[in-house]
Amino acid sequence: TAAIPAPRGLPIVGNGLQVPVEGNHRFFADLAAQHPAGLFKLNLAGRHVVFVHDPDLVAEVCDETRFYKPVDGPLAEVREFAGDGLFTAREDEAVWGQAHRILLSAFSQRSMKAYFPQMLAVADGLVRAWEGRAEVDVTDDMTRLTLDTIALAGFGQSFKSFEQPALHPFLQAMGNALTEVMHRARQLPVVTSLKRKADSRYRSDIAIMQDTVDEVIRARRSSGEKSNDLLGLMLDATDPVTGERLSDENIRNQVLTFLIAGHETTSGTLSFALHLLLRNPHVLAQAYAEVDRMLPGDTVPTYETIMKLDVIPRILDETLRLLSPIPFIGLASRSATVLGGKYPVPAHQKIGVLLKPLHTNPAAWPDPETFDIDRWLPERKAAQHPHAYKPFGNGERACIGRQFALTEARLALAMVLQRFAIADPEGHRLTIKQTLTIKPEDFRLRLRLRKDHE
Ligand code: MNH
Repeated sequence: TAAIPAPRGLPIVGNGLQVPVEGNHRFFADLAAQHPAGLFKLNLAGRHVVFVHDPDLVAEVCDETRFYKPVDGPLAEVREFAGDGLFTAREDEAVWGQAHRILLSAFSQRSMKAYFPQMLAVADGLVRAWEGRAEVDVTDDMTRLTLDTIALAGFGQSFKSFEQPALHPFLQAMGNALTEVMHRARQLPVVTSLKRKADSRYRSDIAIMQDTVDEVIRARRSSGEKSNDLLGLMLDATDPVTGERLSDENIRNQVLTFLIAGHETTSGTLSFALHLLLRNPHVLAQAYAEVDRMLPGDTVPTYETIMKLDVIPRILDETLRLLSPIPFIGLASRSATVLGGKYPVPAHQKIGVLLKPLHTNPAAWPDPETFDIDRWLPERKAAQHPHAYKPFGNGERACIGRQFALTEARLALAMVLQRFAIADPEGHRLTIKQTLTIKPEDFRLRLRLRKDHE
């Protein structure tokens, strides 16, 4: 047996103070590079976490008979308002399985056809808003797009974020609450309890969110209207295994969960994709060629056309490899076990899978830093290491919204490229803003209408 490599820390706080508050993705990338064995252990002010980035070790911790997803750290904070929704439910809560079984078909690729008109309406709002502008803030507008899409397709709520300068009060409350979650995850509980003003604002933001959603549910129930959106499904369906229905409180938690889990990640992906396209003009040219072939002129995309795209989906796959909006996934051992045949870990050992170091690990990826969408051609994809790519998490607790996100992102990217020639004359240098997820910061794009210049 061997001890897991551990960079030296300070007494009591351990490595806690060495982890920078902003930009800790780079801190972890550096540590990963210094630990070619593929794992290392940090003491984060008393929380001992084993970080892994070697694909074979990741394969081990992704074995759900040996490891599970614990709801702790920032997830425990999100649970304050997302409760027992899918993302923050504990594995021992029966309601996770009930909701998972009820919602699985609603998130299948087949169901995406039903949400397509709403996705199209919101994406059309984005390109219309951009038509009058020479320069746009990409990340802000992608966030408007993804929030409006999940709200409209999921619950029939129209936030109309492109039509007004300020975000809807619900969205402001959610943004504030998520910022507070990040503060709380980083500060000691005693500090949180001393910050009375921040706490009362947090409580009132949570109340605004919960009341808004409760009202949507009440209105839907009293109207008696049947709708095949996510909300309609949750209100009517029973779990095939237990025969139970979801409670109104659980449904509210799911609605909040989809709004939270469903917007930052997808908007980050779209923003990073545009950044990487500007950096790789030969790929951008391929994307334009695809759009011109599949959606010539002002052709309005249909679901079928979007599903036939080839270059744009590979751009998204490769974007999620190099710039995965979720930097890591948390797991824990069910019982004492041994990693890699020689590293013993105790029961309930916290594990962090570092996605960027995994996704660029030379043991699994040739030429790892190159943006190469041909990695995702069927033959090359089939030859990839089966556990070297986890942008959507793992196993049963993997992202249920994957098809939703990818359908929405394909459509939005296709419509943007159909209309606009994009450039960043200032030579966009990527700075990353980290909240629960990572996104580009201050990413502006210069636009001109393509048809005006043909
Ligand atoms: Mn999503 C879980 C990534 C879009 C709803 N999502 C996860 C996890 C990752 C993830 C990683 C696993 C987290 C963990 O292990 O703790 N999600 C993404 C990415 C995108 C994304 C990269 C976009 C790109 N997710 C979406 C969308 C929705 C959604 C869109 C909803 C409409 N995700 C979820 C839910 C879960 C989840 C719900 C929790 C699933 C469960 O545990 O049952």
